[in-house]
Amino acid sequence: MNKVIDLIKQANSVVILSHDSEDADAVGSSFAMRLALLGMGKDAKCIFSEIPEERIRFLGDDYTVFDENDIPKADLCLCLDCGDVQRISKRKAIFEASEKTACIDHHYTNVGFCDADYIDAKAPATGEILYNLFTEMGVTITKDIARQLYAAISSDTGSFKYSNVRPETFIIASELIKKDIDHAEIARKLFDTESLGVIKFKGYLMNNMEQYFDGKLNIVCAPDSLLKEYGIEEKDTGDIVNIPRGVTGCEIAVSIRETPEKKKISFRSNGKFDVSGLAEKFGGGGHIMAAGAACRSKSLE
Ligand SMILES: [Mn+2]
Repeated sequence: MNKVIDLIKQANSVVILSHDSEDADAVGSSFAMRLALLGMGKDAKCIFSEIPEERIRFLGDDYTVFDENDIPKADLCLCLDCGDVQRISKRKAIFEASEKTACIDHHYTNVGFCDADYIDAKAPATGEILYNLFTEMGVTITKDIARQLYAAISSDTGSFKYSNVRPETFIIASELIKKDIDHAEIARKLFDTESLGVIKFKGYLMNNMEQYFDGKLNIVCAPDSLLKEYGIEEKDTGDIVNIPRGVTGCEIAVSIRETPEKKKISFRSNGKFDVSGLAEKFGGGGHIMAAGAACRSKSLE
């Protein structure tokens, strides 16, 4: 952690990047870091790959979307919540134009790709690492910073429901809530609000779910045509595997996103079976409980 702190202290200008298709951990961590750096009198900006999905836009708009004709030359490029340099894709030009690079992340696959890397694979969210980093650096956690970190942590823990939650997570969340943030609003916007199109789309998937092995294996399939029909975007389909997963008796849940080029398959286990091996059979991989594959086979069957 100290090497990353040194690089932050030495830099006057910092550009903050996170992984492509920024989620709430990426966005909240980026905004929190920007606020902390501004508080230290530094020049800091967030450059995103795209406008974040609607659900998380309430966190703010203090960012620019990447423009290949405008590559800043910062003292430090800080990569947050990014496990691999490939995950900043086109924005690698910014990374390469920067004097120094540093990474703060929690992806267990991250082997380090910067001048200094701080990776805590046990942390459920990059937001949780940032809380510890700010504490170590003596950064005052303002209400605005607390709100961003809380959103980041609650997002990557599925509203404190996933197995990645550890005792410290609740201690940190407790410290953040003491800053008088509206945590109920964050929870409602991140977890309980969806567009009508997405709700109807999910309704279709529920009605057309297929069950095998007495309901131990449940599958939903979403072809491109369905997205058009309900007027929704790819980023709205991220968590559809939770629909089959939530059915009583389900052991393995599968969602298939069918595009003209490939079939993107997500596998989830409810604990009894290892789905990483299943994903490998389709050319993918992942963890015991969550895995995925991109399959080029023409036939859905
Ligand atoms: Mn994350």
